[in-house]
Amino acid sequence: MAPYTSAQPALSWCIVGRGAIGLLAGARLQLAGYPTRLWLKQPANLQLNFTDIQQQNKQLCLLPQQTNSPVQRLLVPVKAYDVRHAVAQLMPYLANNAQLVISHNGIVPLQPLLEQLTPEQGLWFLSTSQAAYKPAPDHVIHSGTGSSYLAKLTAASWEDDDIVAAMTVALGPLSVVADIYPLLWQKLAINVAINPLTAIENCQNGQLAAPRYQPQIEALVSEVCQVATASGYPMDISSSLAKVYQVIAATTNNFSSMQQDVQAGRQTEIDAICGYVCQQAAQLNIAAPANKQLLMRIRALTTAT
Ligand code: KPL
Repeated sequence: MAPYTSAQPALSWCIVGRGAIGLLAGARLQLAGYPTRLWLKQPANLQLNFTDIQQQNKQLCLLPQQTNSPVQRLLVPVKAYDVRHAVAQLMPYLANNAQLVISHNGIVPLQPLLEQLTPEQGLWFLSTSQAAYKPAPDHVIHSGTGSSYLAKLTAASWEDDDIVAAMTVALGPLSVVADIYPLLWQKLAINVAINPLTAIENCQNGQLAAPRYQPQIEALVSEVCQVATASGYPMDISSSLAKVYQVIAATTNNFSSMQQDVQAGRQTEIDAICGYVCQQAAQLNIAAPANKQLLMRIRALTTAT
């Protein structure tokens, strides 16, 4: 990770929450010279132990965001169902030209979020396959190399280069794309196949490579491809399945985010994953029984705990 070298001082970043991806981004930004602050429900310094991808340990201190200076750059790596609430809470503290980067699994309608912003504020979506987990609340481990895609959802502005540079440091390697939706659908196929099944089976991602899961994974991914294609984002079943199995192999020892949420009794992102597929399928008159079944099973599991 290259340190920040521009002649201009690096603008500070505020990161919402203390999830694994946010802390990974925060650690990498701070180590590269970007002043980095955390927006937490209970503001406090976080003495963070960061294990990088080379398994080197680094000690950092991430300070809480001060409310007396406007937030210029905001990374919102919170769950799909929490984004609107998190942004609404921060609205009074955002600079008039603040740039917000959201990042989550699944797809949720973005229009309500866009409507909260002023015309000069910018909204970006970052989709990442970087893997990180927290073995303890103050320890984040960068456990798998991935990459990220970034798209601007509002009009272009002169500040765009510095956002791209910072997000490259935080979660790169990074590619900038004009339309994030083809990538969101591809990621949805991966999450639909891995997250609910690992949560139900209470297993690591790698276990889904067993042949007994193949028919269900094929049915789930084939429904995503049909719905995406009918929505204007053509997706091919065999290459999508190949990607799913690549991710299963690359993250074989990982516990998916949904497995962890279910085990911890937390709300899951199922509504933005299988729920979104079912919702879109219903609008397009496409049957999506495999997604519907897992949507119901995960909802039942989380309401039962
Ligand atoms: O995105 C993930 C998640 O756990 O939410 C995958 C890609 C399945 C990695 O675990």
